[in-house]
This record gives sequence, C-alpha cells and structure tokens, in this order.
Amino acid sequence: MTIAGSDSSAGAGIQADIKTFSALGVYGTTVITTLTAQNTRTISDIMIVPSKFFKNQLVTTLEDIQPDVVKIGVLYSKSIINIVKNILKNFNNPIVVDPVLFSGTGIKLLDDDSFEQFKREIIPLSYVITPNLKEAELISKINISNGRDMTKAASEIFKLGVSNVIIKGGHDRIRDTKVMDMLFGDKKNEPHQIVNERLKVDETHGTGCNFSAAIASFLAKGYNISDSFKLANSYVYEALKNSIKVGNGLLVSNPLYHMYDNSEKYKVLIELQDSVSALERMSNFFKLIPETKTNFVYSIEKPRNFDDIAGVLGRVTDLGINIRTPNVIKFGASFHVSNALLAATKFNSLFRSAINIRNNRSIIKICENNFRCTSYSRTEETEIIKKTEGSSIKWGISKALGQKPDAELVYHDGDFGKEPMVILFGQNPKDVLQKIRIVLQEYVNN
Ligand code: PXL
Repeated sequence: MTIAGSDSSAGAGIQADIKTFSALGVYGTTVITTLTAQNTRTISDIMIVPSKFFKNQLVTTLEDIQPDVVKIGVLYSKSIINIVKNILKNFNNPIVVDPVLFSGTGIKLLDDDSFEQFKREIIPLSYVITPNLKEAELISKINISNGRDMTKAASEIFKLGVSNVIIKGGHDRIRDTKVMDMLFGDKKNEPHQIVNERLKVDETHGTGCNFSAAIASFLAKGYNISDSFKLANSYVYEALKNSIKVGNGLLVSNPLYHMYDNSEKYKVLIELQDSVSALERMSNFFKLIPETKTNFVYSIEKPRNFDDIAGVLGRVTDLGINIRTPNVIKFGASFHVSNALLAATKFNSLFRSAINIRNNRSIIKICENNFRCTSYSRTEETEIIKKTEGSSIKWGISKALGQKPDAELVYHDGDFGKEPMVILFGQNPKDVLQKIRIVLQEYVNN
C-alpha cells in the first residue's frame, strides 16, 4: 500500500509508486492524501483530501486487503498525520517512510506546522526511512557535507525510533563524480555504502518515490533490508539513466524501463529464434546466401545501438544443400546487418527486422517486381567512408532510402573486392520471412 499524494504530471507520488510496484511485480493499493496540480516546472495548487474521506480510503482498503508493506509519502497536514498514526500504530508489517518535505521543483509538501508532529508521530513508525540529503539535514539538524556527516545525521534519526535509515546522496549537495547512498541498519556503526558513478542526466522528477516504492516492493517480496537496498539502488539507477523529457522542466524518471527492457528483449529473442528455425526448414534458402553469409536480425523498439539488436552469432551458412546456423541468437551478434537496420529505422521507425541475401540479376529482377526497392552504388563512396569500418553501410542505406524513403529493400552492385548485396527490411522476422518466401519461390521456379 502507498499512502501518498497524487501528481498530475505522473512522475512522482502515487503515480510513481504504482508504476514501480507494477514494474516489480507486486500489487499496490493507493490511498491518496493530497491532489497536486503539477507539471514538470511547478506545482500550482494542492488540495488536501478531506479527513473523513481520507480515513475511509485507508480503513476500507485495509479491511479487505492486508498489505505486506506500507509506504508513506506526502502526508501534508496535521489531520492526515493524525489519522495515519492512529490507524498504523499497531500495524505489524514493515512501514517505509519517505519523508517528502519539498517537491523537486521546490514547493513545500508538508505544512510548516506539521513538521514536528511528523517527526514525533510518523517517523517512529518506520521500519526504514529514506531521506535525501536535505531531508536528512532538516530531520537531524546536522549539516551534511561528507560521509561522516551522513553517519552523524543517521544516528540522530535513529533516536526518533526507526530501525533503518537510508540516506540518498544523489542530490547536488555533495558535488562529485560519484554518488553515495548509505544504509544504516541494525549494526548501527557499520553502514552499508553503495557508490555509483554520477550519471550525466539533468535533475529528475520522481526518483525519490521510485526508490522508496522499490524498497517497499523488495521488502514485500521477502528480501531483507540490505538486499532490498541494493536491488532498489540498481533499479532506480536504470530508471534515472533512462529518464524522459515529457515537459519543459525537470526530466521524469522511467521506472517502467526495467520491465519493458526485460520483457521486450525476451520476446525479441524468442521470435527471432523461431524465425531462424523456420529459415533452416525452408528448402532452397541456401541458394540465397551470399559468399559473406547471411545474418537475420531483430531489434527492440527504438534501438540505440548494436546491443539493442539481436542477430545470429556466427551468421547463417550455406552448406550447398541446406543451411547451418549455430543456433545462438544474441544481442549485439551482428555488425553489418544491424548497422543497416539502425540506418533504416531513421526512415521508417517500424522497421525492426532485416536480412541480407545474395544479389544477382535474376534476384534483383524478382525483387523489383515484388517490392519497393532502392539502391546505391558503392563506387560513389568517398575514401573516408571506405576506410571507416561499418560506415559504408550506414552511408549507402541512408543515401538509397533518402531517395526513396518508403522502400523496403536496398541493394548495391558491389565494388572492387566487395560482394553485391541485398538487404530486405520488415516490421518483424515473420514479415521478413514472408518476403524471403516470395523471392525464393520465383527464383527456384526460374
Ligand atoms: O518527489 C516527491 C513527491 C512526492 N509526492 C508528490 C509529489 C512529489 C514531488 O513533486 O508531487 C505528490
């Protein structure tokens, strides 16, 4: 369960929590304390949920759905603090408190006159509390400028009656190329530190909520606090690294990246593997394999580099009567065909799969009759492009598609020592296979 504020820009608060819970595979209930009218630059208005209704949300949800963990974010007012304390004081599972005092855009998210009550009544409920540097300073009244200060601040916070303190060092107080987060756990004098390279991303909205929601999720799955700390740390690192620009202010962290990345890459591998097997069973395909062999690739959506594109390790080989593939499908396994696909996605973002086949007159004739084709001449390459490994494919594909952006096939007729080649594009491997079948049928019957 998360007890927190709604963020209409959907980067922080309840919205960040529910995305994080869902991405990590736990079911989250949402009890809303406040509604914020918010964008990536500011909060223009805040409405506190009326006490009676707030209490009804909490009571009704708890009556039926017992949370393994409760996460507390923005509480804002005295009356809400009071209700939360009264209802959760006998709650037996872990409570994660994210002591949100300000928004990333600098707006107060806890009433001035609620702060002492928050310290007295909410912080002691926490199994773990997750302040950033500024929040840790305000709660502990210690100025923090290094790791030793973090330890001092944590020992002040322990006096309020919490079991674990995690101080997040990511905000720009301790300017360094590294970021240090510290967990002060049961053995209070031996903090657990995690140091990451500071990412070169602008100030990001939502990471604090993602972090505390991730800690809550891992605790709910049964990990101990130390493992939850490590797992949440690397999860948020990915979310931060892949943050997105949705408005004109702060970037927004991307807690769903983790889930999409894992599931999409899995799907890509399986689909490509199926299609490579289908290619192996396709009689006569060996006749389309060029001297330099064939690769067959499939990428995740919006690939950024070779590592986002799966291919056949060692390529598909012609054995004269059939083909052989080493049957290892891997991300980053193809250089040339992936390069062609990366260039082609600039013209058609739906192209995610490609294969290279032999180029001879009869194959080109069949292709010209069946597909939208374009071509380039390698003899027009400049010396610089020729010398830079991989750049001639990018140059050629871009040139050919620049002339005919809706083409689905690009070929070139080779150059001195360079084999002529055809590259066929499609939305997915099945689409590419279908095109291969068309070529093969006419080629074999000729
Ligand atoms: O990031 C802290 C935070 C938490 N909860 C809500 C917020 C914010 C920051 O803007 O709006 C509702």
